[in-house]
Amino acid sequence: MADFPPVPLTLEGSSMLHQFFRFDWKAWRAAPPEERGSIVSEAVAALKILERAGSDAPTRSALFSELGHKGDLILVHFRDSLEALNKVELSLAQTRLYDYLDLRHSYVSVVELGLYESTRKTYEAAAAKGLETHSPEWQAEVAESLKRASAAMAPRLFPAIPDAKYLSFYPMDRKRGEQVNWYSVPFVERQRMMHEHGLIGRRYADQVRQIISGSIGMDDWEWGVDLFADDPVVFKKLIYEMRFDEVSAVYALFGQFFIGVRLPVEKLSEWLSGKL
Ligand code: 76R
Repeated sequence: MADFPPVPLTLEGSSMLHQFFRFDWKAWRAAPPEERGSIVSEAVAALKILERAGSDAPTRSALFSELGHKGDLILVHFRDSLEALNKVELSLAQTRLYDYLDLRHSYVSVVELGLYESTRKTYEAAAAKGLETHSPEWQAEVAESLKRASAAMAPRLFPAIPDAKYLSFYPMDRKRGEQVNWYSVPFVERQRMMHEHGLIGRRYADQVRQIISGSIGMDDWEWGVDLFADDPVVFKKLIYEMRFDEVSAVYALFGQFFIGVRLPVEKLSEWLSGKL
C-alpha cells in the first residue's frame, strides 16, 4: 500500500442546499387577512413546482417545520447542479411570502459516497497490473472503475428526498488537530474504521435513511449529515451509539444540529395559522 494515494475515491451526485428560515410572525399577523390568503396560495404554488418536476417525479425539495430557537422552517433541495440550486433560491425570493422569511442559516454540499473498500481494490488491481500511480494508464484504470461504480450507485447518488416524518441535519469535520489528525492516518487504518462505522450504520438501515454530502470547498464544514426517520428517538440512539465508535469517538467534530418535522406543502396554510 506504500505509494497508494491517501485520498479515498468518492462518487458525487446531487447538489444539495439546506435553508433555515426564521418566520416573521409579527409582520405576518399585521398583514390584512385577504392578502395573507393570496400570499399563501402563491407560496404553495411556487413550492409545489419546486417539490417535484411532475406528478410522478421524485421529491427534490421538501419543507420541514423546525423545532427550537434556531429557526421555524427548513427547506431542503436536491438538484443536478449548483446553478439549478441558485435558481431555486432566486425563484423563492420572488414570492411575497419570502418577505416574511429571514434566511438565518444555509448549507451547500453535494451527495458523496465514500468508496473506502473499492478504492483499495482498485488501487491494488492497478498495482498488480504494474501501472505506475498517477500515470495516464493508472488514471484510466481508476476512471473506469469509478464509472462502473457510478452506474451501479446511481439511485443513491441522485436520491429522492425520503418521505420520513423527521429530519436531523448537522455538519461534521474530521479532526485535524495536534493530538489526532484523520488526514495523516494511513489509508488502511481509515478504511478499517470506516468499515466499522458502516457496520453500526447498517444495523439502523431499516429505521434511518442517511444521506452523506461532501462540502469541502463549498461550505464551512467537511460533510453534511442528513438523517431521515419516522421516529426521532432513533436519531439519538444511532448517533449515541456511533459516538462510541472509533471514527466518531476520536476523529469527529460536530456542528449545530437542526431538527424538523416534515411539513407537506399543502399544509402551509394550517401551519401559518397555528392549526397543525
Ligand atoms: O455509504 C455507505 O453506506 C457506505 C458506508 C458508509 C460511508 C462511506 C456509511 C454508512 N457512512 C459513510 C461515510 Mn456514515 N454516518 C455519519 C453519521 O454521528 C456520527 O458519529 C457521525 C454522523 C451518521 C449518523 C452516519 C450514519 N458517514 C460517512 C462520512 C464521510 C466520512 C469519510 O468519507 O471519511 C461521514 C462524515 C459519516 C457520518 N453511515 C452509514 C450512517 C449509516 C446509518 C450508515 C449505513 C447506511 C446503510 O448501510 O444503509
